[in-house]
Amino acid sequence: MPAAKTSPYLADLERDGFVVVRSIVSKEKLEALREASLKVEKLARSGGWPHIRTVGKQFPPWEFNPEKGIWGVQHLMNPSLPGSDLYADLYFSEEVLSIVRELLQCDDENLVMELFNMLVRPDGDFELRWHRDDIPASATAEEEMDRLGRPAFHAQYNFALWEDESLVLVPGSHKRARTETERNADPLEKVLPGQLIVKLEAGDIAFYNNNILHRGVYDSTKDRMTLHGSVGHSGGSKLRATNVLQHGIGAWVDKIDFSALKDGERQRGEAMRARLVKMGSESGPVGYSLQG
Ligand SMILES: O=C(O)CCC(=O)C(=O)O
Repeated sequence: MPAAKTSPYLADLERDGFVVVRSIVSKEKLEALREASLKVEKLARSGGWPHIRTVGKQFPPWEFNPEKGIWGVQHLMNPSLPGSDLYADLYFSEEVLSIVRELLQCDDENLVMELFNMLVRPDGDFELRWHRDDIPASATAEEEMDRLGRPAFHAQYNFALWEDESLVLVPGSHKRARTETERNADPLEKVLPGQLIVKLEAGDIAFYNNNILHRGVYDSTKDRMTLHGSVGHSGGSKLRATNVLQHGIGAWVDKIDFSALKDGERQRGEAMRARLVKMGSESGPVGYSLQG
């Protein structure tokens, strides 16, 4: 059965471009994820994991320069990463996907595996410039509206393992072109009119339209460990191909460890992966959404 058409979460997402759902997993699950993530963070900071986001670089392709310090760890479900089975368990879980189905108004049969990464405290001061993930800053108002007028075809989220106040966005900007003030603002403008800091407690999840005007502002003195994921809808494969495949997940996607998943969730996960592989084989070579 498709998810019910009336969803308060969807109403919030459509109106504001984001929605926060509080405390979505059990204490035990949160604890297990925290424990695994502390180890992953340590490994990545020490240069022991090749897939990292390094300070100073905002968008893919990511470069392996651990000496610059990291602000993210890529490919949580890559089976070479210790704990990848736990991350796969969360990514394909009913706790997350029941909300995704509601937001995308679809069934399991439409869901496509996309990205799952972790955002962490940068080793030095770092902030992202204002951006929309899939529309360059050079876009005209017409180009912005052309892209924003189409369905999002994805659900992107930040799931906080500890308190997190790093994501800043302009509510409602997922539905309109930038105002003159936004267009002319400094890319690192401290405060844009109407901006909001998304405040998450441990276990909270924020879904947001990734084309909302947003940025990350990071405090290098404050620990952050937030799982940053996206789930696609099969209707959007052409639009999503670059967004997803630019992160280079094709090399390991066929080796994901589904062993921690319950029956039913495992079949769903395998089917979601198969839809991603199909999207990759049909899209041909992809470039990058943004530069920098
Ligand atoms: O740190 C965040 O939550 C925002 C990340 C972001 O905007 C991005 O990866 O493009």
